[in-house]
Amino acid sequence: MTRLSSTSLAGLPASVRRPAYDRAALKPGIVHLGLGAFARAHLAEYTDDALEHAFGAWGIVGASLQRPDQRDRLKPQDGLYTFLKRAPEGPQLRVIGSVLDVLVAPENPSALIARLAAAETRIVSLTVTEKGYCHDPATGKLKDSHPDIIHDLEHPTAPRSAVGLLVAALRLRMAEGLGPFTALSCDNLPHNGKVLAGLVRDFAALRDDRLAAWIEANGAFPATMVDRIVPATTDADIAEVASLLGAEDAAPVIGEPFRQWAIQDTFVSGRPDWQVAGAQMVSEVAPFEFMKLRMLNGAHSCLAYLGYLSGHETVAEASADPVLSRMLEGLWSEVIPTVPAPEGVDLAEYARALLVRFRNPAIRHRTWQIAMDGSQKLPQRLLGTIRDRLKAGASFEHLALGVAAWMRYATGTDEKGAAIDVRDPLAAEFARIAASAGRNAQALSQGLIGIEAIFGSDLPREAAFTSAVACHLESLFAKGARATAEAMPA
Ligand code: CS2
Repeated sequence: MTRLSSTSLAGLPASVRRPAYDRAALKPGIVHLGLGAFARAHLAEYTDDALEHAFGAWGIVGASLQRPDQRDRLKPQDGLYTFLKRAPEGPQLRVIGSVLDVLVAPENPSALIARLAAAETRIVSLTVTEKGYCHDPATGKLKDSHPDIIHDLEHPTAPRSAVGLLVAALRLRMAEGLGPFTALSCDNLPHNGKVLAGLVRDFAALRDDRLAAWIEANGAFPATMVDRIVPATTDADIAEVASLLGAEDAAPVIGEPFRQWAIQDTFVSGRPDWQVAGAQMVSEVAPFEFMKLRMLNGAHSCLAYLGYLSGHETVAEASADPVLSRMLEGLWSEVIPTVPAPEGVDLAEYARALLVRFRNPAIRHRTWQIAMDGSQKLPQRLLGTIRDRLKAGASFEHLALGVAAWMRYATGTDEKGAAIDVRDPLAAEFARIAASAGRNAQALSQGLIGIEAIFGSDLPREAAFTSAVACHLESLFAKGARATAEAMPA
């Protein structure tokens, strides 16, 4: 079978949409750090649309901060890959052309820094996941004890972290009399623009106060809210794409039809016309962020832990389980009053649409995948909401059950006694706490709530919170996840 590439593009079936612009003339303008499946199914597709409507120098050079796999798959394909949109009524294929090249940071950090510092680089976008920011998730501040940050301060010209790379490149740009690029965080963090700006400033200040001041005065870090459900690509997906495409594609991405992007319009040297593809350029991203992080991602995490423990492999299965879907209704009724609705949005309607998206039978999004990195996700998905409910004197039982389900999951043993592959930067700490607490819900919840990077210094002192979590955890140990969710009052 031929491999997808610039030369095989013309021979693909007519039903496959492909770049409708002159790709050979496309020049890079964006460097994307963390070129995983999500960015290729979101930013790169929006950019492909924008290029089709108004061609400009907005090609994307992707960078992998860890492994070479993505580059090794995409290079032989000239950066081309298929986006397989999975709608309940059937799949649709599109070849995306906006990615021009992929660099691998650990192989050659200088080449990446040079690309970031090049005059034609006007935007540096990021999807490096929550833990890629090397920050303290409870406070959003730079974690200066993080091994990558320590490394990057010692080796400023060969950084490993996203923040270290941005600062190394901004330093060169300042020295060369160039302006900064716009740094565009596309990760699921609250106030992602502000958080990234703070991390870059604080890291720069550890090296050079003048650089920190220059970035502060000239840089731009717009906030964004990104949304599209993009499960990890499986071997079965790759085989299906090959048979539909009639060509081999080693790097397809899978996604739902829905996509949303709200962007604060503060770019220092231009941007593609993403709004032609439906991106919302807004002055205030926060309402979109709150809505999405608390309602979509909060529900996702609860479904992931309760669903996994109840034996559901995917979100579609978990959300179709009447017990868990009732739990979601209860959760959203606690969350909605804490969310300032973006203009023109009905939050109850948004919740109903989420349930339909979660239940999309064509998407196999594993509960295990979403359960990953709970320590980095809980603060913005559940804990901020709990703080707001506590302040308002309002109930938060469903939110507390979500936290307890994460704790039960973090013990590393499922309800049948089988091991759970817990992936989290703090996994070793969970294991230590779980080993000493055993199945004692009080001790386990107290130990985990004591992790300040997750729960801050305030939540451990909130008796209503600690006792609700301990009580749910006790029930999770005694009755299991499904029965505990079933026993929740409406
Ligand atoms: C998910 C998100 O993996 C996760 O934690 O909750 O990746 C989610 O699918 C996206 O944010 C949807 O936009």
